[in-house]
Amino acid sequence: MHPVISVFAASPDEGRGLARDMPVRWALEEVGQPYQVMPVTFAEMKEEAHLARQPFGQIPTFEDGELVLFESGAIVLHIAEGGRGLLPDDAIDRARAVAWMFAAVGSIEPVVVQRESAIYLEGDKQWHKERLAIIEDRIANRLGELASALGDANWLLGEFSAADILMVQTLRRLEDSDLIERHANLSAYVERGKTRPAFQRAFAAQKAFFDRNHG
Ligand code: GTB
Repeated sequence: MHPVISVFAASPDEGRGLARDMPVRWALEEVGQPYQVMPVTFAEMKEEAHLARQPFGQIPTFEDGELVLFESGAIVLHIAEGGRGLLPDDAIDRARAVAWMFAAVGSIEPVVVQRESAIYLEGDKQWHKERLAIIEDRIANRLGELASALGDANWLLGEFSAADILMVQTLRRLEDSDLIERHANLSAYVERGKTRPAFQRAFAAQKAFFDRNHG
């Protein structure tokens, strides 16, 4: 049996690969691990069976034998630990890779999510424009810091790692803005991630799933 990941039955991203099953798919493709998908509807996400897998009633989840995991960052880390090539062998470099994984989900993603909430949930508020501007300033600051940290390197740790999966995928969620393209090195970094064959297989799989069911 292959591992099973839960995905949106009908992803609101309409095949753009922006939901959080995408980093999990990408990591699985990088290590060459075949997987199955379990589509869940919005209603099913809040039912007991899914809440037992994911306490907040969300996707993605990952099931492999007795192991049931939630949190896309934790799932990617688990895949990286079991496979080859996604975490450095050296203990110190490995710890730094994990720190960058946390940075993607803990320091960059929260401001990205604030922007998504402002756009999708607060668009009708009279303070929407001011709030969006404040959030985008906050993101711009974070991206400036990230761009400095990345510098001329191809990847966060020099060599590609699981941290790049989480970071590139988080940055992709800003592609509807000019926030990334203000930094040539970040634009190139995101493009570099997107040209990896494993990214492309993961992207194609989620898009084919969406098109088959809703296209
Ligand atoms: N911290 C958790 C993790 O990383 O696994 C967050 C999981 C999460 O937010 N899951 C979202 C979900 O299940 C889907 S990915 N939402 C349903 C709910 O909460 O009821 C977030 C997402 C959704 C849609 C788009 N989009 O359309 O572009 C992008 C990202």
